[in-house]
Amino acid sequence: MESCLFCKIAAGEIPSDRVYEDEKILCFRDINPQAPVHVLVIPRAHIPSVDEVNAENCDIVAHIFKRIPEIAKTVGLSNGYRVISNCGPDACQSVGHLHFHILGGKRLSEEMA
Ligand code: DGP
Repeated sequence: MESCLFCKIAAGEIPSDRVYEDEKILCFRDINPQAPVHVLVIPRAHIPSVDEVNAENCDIVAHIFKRIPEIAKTVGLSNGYRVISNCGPDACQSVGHLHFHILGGKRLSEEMA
């Protein structure tokens, strides 16, 4: 999608600090980290949010989760981490391209909301 920020990052039109990439997905450091380690994993293909995951496109979600343990090791998360996907206004999703936050590098809050 032409106007999508994360599509532009995936295309290399906007620079990002990439920590992992393959033909289907990309992982880069969040510009506004909420923890000592905070990266985002996105599919290269545009899916607006978890709400638009369906039988046709869900393989990419499985692929992302297959790669998350390896990505976590790459960024030094040896003592656990949290994976979050904000979906829609009540979850404060601010970028309309499916993404999974991986947070860690310290003992995170027990609060989820
Ligand atoms: P969410 O609020 O769940 O939609 O998360 C969007 C995240 O994207 C937020 O933590 C900040 C991050 N972000 C926004 N713009 C950029 C950018 O241009 N570069 C990078 N690396 N991260 C960005």
